[in-house]
Amino acid sequence: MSMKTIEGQLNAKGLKIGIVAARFNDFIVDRLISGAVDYLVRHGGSEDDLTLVRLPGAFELPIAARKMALTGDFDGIVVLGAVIRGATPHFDYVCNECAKGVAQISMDTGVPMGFGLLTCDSLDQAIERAGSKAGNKGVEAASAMLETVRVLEQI
Ligand code: INI
Repeated sequence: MSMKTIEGQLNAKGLKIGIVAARFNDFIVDRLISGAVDYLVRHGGSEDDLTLVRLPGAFELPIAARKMALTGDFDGIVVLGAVIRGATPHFDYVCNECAKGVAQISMDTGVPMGFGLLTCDSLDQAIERAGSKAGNKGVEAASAMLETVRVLEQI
């Protein structure tokens, strides 16, 4: 086939990456952070090129991701948090605002963002997605961000 195809190599060498993570449900979020860092280092990145920013909860993640993106110092950002449904609609507001904010900031700044926000009905679901039987969303978010950075470099 003669079609030109652009794909990203999963190589983090030389990239400056921001990780923006919530402290709420930190025993889950810490596993997402470990997964993302481990993934990036195993794919050629250096811990010296990673910057971790911690914030109170998922609601606060977009504003920090925005400020990091606007510095121009980061090739990509991984957004990590865990929202677990409670008895009130609070869950929906927090998830929606975080997702909307991250999508908007990524579009406005052109900085790729990996969206690693767990939105779970139960603690068990969160544990499953933080490094046990349903994988690790931190790894997936880091991988998606990395692939997007490498694709955008070529377009
Ligand atoms: N923040 C989370 O990151 N996860 C949650 O599960 C959560 N719940 O359930 O309330 C949560 N709430 C806090 C929110 O993100 C803000 O920090 C808070 O509203 C202050 O602005």
